Amino acid sequence: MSVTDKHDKRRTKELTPLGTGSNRLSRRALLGAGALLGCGACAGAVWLFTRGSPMGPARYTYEVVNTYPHETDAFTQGLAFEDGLLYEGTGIEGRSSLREVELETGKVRRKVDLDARFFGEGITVLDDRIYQLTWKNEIGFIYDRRTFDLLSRIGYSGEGWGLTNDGRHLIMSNGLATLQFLDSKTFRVVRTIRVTEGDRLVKDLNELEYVEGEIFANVWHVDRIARIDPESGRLTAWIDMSGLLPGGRPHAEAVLNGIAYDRKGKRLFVTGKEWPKLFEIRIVSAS
Ligand SMILES: [Ca+2]
Repeated sequence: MSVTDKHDKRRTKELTPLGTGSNRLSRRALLGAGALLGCGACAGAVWLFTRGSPMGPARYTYEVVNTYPHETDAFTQGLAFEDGLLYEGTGIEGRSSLREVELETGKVRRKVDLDARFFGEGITVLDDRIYQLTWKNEIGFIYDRRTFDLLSRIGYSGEGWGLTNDGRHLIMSNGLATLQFLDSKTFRVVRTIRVTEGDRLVKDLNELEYVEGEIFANVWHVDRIARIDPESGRLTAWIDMSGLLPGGRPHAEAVLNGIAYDRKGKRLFVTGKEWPKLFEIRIVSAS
């Protein structure tokens, strides 16, 4: 089944339009966030302002801080950053891989190719392990980050899309509006949250990143990043990412997908499937 077939089938069944008209950031939150803008080091502080608004999700956009090369053979399904290096999981049967990538050059330092029957999906780095999901194979891979050796395969139920962790549990998306928190050793589901914007479910949650106590999520085929409260599932903010890749998507499925956070340097990286570039961005108010 082609990638397009995969997503068309799923989309027909699951797509829920995401309205924008009724959601406005409160004046107080806007003023507070605005006072912090223009200071890159304050980005973490700006994020705090999305958490408490009773008026609906806050609105943000971005500034590009740095641009780096990105391999265009990478159908990006997972992205993470650890100890100065990017880790990337790529998809499509016969092209799926786990990669260790140099940020500045985009050069692939190490790579594990998945067997052709696997469609690689999200990845995350937790302690000295790298975890990788597969789309419908219902098998997760655990690698030794130091050696890139495959340590084990673990089964799970349902589709695997995005993956991140909060330092304790793996957090997994499956294309629906549900995020599952998993035991990292057994992949047992510890708890789940349903991601909502007001009274609507936010479906098609894709690549994930845990950032300073929030979950950032790509939404499939949408040029926005959702910011989600990990406790309640409430969507606290949207980051409008439109216009990020000069010239737009190389093709219809080359969508924004891939968020990685450098916890030490407090840098945020984003890219897309088969994009020629990867970006360090700063989040700024959309007002
Ligand atoms: Ca990520």
